[in-house]
Order: sequence, then structure tokens, then C-alpha cells
Amino acid sequence: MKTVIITGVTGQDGSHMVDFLLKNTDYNIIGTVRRLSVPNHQNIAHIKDPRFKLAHMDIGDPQSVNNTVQEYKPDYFINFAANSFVGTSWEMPVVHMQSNCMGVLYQLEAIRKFAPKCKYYNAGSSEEFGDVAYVPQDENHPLRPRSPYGASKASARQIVKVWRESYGLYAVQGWLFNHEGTRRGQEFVTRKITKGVADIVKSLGSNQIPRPIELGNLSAKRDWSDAEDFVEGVWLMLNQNEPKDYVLSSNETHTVKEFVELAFAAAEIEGFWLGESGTVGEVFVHKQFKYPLVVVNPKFFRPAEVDILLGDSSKARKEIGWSPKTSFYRLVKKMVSNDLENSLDKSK
Ligand code: F7E
Repeated sequence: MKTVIITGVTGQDGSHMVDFLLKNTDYNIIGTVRRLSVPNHQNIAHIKDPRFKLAHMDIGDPQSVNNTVQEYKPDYFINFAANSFVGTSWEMPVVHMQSNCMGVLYQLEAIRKFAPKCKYYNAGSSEEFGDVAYVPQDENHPLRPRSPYGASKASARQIVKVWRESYGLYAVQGWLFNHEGTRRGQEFVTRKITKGVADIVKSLGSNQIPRPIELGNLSAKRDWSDAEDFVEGVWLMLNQNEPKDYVLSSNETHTVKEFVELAFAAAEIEGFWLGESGTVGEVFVHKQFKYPLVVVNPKFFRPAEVDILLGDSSKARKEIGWSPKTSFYRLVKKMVSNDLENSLDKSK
């Protein structure tokens, strides 16, 4: 029986990867978690399959990484653990570089020494493309990161490449464009909006004036997909004849503003925009009651923004047979419905 190690298993991508592998393979899965005084296992609480086990490992500690790889001698190692929030990477650049880049180096060294046949995947990001040179971005786009987070992922990419070419390891790093879902952390803009919409529905239902959602740059354009579709793409990337890096994306781009409009529409709330577009005075207002539903707070602006991301995943579609199944519209609807259900549950 083959063994897969997955880091970041309590997060969105790691937990979906466990679900995917339990459903589609008969492999044993070791999900690594670092010790926390208050662990958050919400995303894996539903998993009862005995093939899934947790092990303690800290990606910042090379000794613990070595021990884990030595003990389990995995056939696959999927690294989803990261400091993944771009916004805080300016506040804590060192920790981003340490976990997102040095962490990868420790893992590759452990694999080289103790499990050289192991297939390795590191989560790369469209943030590596940064202030883009052309649209849409494909595998040939230069690395031009705009954030410490993007720089850490671009550096990790070089390490993966060097270890692959120097030691013949099967090591890949896909460029994953934004991917979201019901397990998305609440600081990311999509979940912040869908959770905010659910809170507003609840307030309106109890005749209270709703608290508006405070956002930053409404004009940013992102290529959003469903995280559940992406874990399948990662698995396909890990199972080619030759190790190759691919872009995974929906090949559509939408503004944060469009996400807001669709999310309110999914909750059957009608609103309209007031104020000059692209300014801090811009506000989304309830059509009937005129309450502000979304306002701009400059606190959420970033020191340097990636204005547009739009992927071209045609190579992955052609060569590994991957394509996303969930449309942008369905993704927004699914996230809003989930947050509406959660907020109804809590009010019972
Ligand atoms: O921001 C704008 C913000 O934080 C998306 C991570 O998974 O995808 C993700 O990174 C856009 C940006 O994701 C708010 O300025 C406006 O332009 O949801 P986000 P991200 O930075 O694109 C990539 C591919 C990764 O690899 C990352 O790990 O939305 N925006 N207002 C806001 N963003 C946030 N978070 N909060 C706001 O209030």
C-alpha cells in the first residue's frame, strides 16, 4: 500500500486533498500537523477513514521533517503548508520566507536523503507572476512577484527546479491561481464577502441595521476557481511520466466588485453602487433600505497590488487532461449558501 504525506492538512487544500485521495485511491495518508495549544481540526473533523492518520511535524524544523520522511518513507509528499495570506506577508516577511521557501528546502533535502523515489509537490502560486508582463499568464510567464509572499513562492520554485535537475527527483510546483470554497479562511476576500453577506441577511431578518462589509481594492481582478477541482489537478501533475509544472486556472477573470454583486444576488439582496469607482467613497447600498452593505476601508489596501491575474491553463488541459468543473457563478453560489446555512444553524 502506498503512502502519501500531506502537509497543511487542516487547511482548505490539504483537507480537500485527503478527501480526494480517500475517494480515488487505496493509499495510506499521513496528514502532518504542528503542535498548537488550541488545534483547529474543523476541516478534517468529518474524516473517519482508518487509512488517514495525523503525525506531528513542523515544516520549520528540519529535524522533524527528516524524522517524518525517514519514518514513513512516503511515495508522495504534497506540501500545502504555507503562510498563505498575501496581506500579512508585508508584516511578517521573514516567517513567510522561512516557511514557504526554507520549508521546501528542508523537505527536498529529507526526500533526497531518505526517500529519493518519492514524488514531491509544492504549492506554487499565480502571485509569482505579480505585475504581469502579459495576459493571460501561462507557464512561460516570467516570475515578477509583488509581495513577500509571491517572492517566497518564486524562490521555492527555483529550489524545486534545482533539486529536480541536480538529483533527478520527481519534484514539481504548479502555478495555482486563486481557488476558493466553503473551507476558505475568512480573511481571504471571497470568504470575507460570503460570510459578510450571511451576517447581513441575518441582521436584516431580525430587523437590525446591518454592519457593512469593509473591503480594500474593489477593482483587483482575479481568476477564481473551486479548490476541490484543483486538488485533482495537483494529483494529475504528480502522476505524469516526466515531472512538469503546470498552470491551473479557470481562464476567466473577475473583479472583487463582481464577486460582491454575485454574492448579494445569490442571497437575493438587491443593491447598487454609489460614489466614484476606484475611490474610498465607493459604496454598495441596499436597494430598498439604502443601508450601506459594502464600504471601502483603506486599511485593507496592500503596499503593492497585483492588478490582474488571468490564467491560461490550456497546457494542463491538453497534457494531463485536467479541467475545472465548477463555474465562477456556481462557486459564489455554493459559498454563499454554505455561509447562510451556517448562520441559520447558529441562530437555532
Ligand atoms: O485577495 C483584494 C486583494 O486575499 C484577492 C491566496 O490563496 O491566491 C490568494 O491570494 C484580491 C486582492 O487572495 C480585500 O487586494 C480587496 O487583490 O483573497 P485574497 P490573494 O491575495 O489573491 C493566491 C493565488 C495565493 O497563492 C494566496 O496564497 O482581493 N481585496 N479587499 C481584499 N483581499 C482581502 N483579503 N481582504 C479585503 O478586504
